[in-house]
Amino acid sequence: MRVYWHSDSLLHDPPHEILSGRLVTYLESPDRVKAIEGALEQSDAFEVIAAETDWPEDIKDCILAVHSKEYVEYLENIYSEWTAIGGDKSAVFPETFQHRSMQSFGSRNTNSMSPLAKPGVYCFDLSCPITSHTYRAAIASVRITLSAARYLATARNGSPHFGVFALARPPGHHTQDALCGGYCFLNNAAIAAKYLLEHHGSKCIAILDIDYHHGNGTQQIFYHNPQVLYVSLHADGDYPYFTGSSEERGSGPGLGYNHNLPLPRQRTTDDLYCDTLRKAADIIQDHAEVDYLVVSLGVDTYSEDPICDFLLTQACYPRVGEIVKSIEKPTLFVMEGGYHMETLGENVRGVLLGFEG
Ligand code: SP5
Ligand code: ZN
Repeated sequence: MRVYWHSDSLLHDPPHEILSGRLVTYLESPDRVKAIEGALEQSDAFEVIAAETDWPEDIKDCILAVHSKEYVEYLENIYSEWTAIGGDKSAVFPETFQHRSMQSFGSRNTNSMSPLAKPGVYCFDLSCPITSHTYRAAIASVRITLSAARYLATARNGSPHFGVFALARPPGHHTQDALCGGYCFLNNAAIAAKYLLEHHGSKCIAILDIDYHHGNGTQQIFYHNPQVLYVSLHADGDYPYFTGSSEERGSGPGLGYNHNLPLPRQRTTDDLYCDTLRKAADIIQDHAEVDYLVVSLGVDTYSEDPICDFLLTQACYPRVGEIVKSIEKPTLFVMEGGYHMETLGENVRGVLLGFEG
């Protein structure tokens, strides 16, 4: 299997985040990429390739098919605006949040706000510090994902068992059209889905999100869109807390194209997880019009993950890959979460080998 990566994705390296009220070392570290790459290189089954730095030329347009112009300009410029008025040089953090009950008074245009205020408009938590290199790394993450998507669309030889892995970082599935959070700045999976629809004649994409956390961003981006079927397995009631209920089914023409399968914290075992994943696979197979599968691949479902509460063992990951394979679609795996450094690489490799096997 081909694996795409890019060294620029390592440049995003904030010192800390705030988790449960504690200032802690940033969990979503560049070492994650090195750990995954290291594990994949131990197997002959993978060929690790650097994404081209200047492709696609119209990467901005690909991003703007998903995210608002104001938001992308915010990501690009906020670090220098913030440091220019005395914000801490390590990273941009929200100081306040524009709560929904304040929005009815929102006569003020976001562009004219203080750089101290803008993060409270474009960010929903304290896990998305923006450093001097964050924008560059987020762009690299998109490049990695689009390079893998292009390869999938052009080199697949019609095989339904064809897969490719985007070793993307920073991750993406928490990012909405104009809102970052949860270590995510640009929604790689969503941008790839739009790219396949708009540049490769796809009629319908399924996004299967198997990160432990609900992909609120991907759900929001496609909530009204019947061309993207979003199916997510995630922990019931955990972060991002406000989304992920099974009652969220899509809206307008998108009604019926959003499926949330929440699972219990502390009680989700390998068997319960795989049974639920088979239900997700059935939902996707019921939509014959789906021509590509994008998998938002998180392995923060592992029992020892430091911020998550499922009970999955390492033996579960090849089973997960096999079930994804049974969907029988050309498949783009996009890296999302997973924070137990000792097993991160092996667990990702397990999924990908299970798919190949
Ligand atoms: C891409 C991704 O996996 N982002 C996850 C961001 C999670 N950030 C906040 C996690 C809150 C953790 N609460 C700890 C409870 C410990 N049981
Ligand atoms: Zn996650």
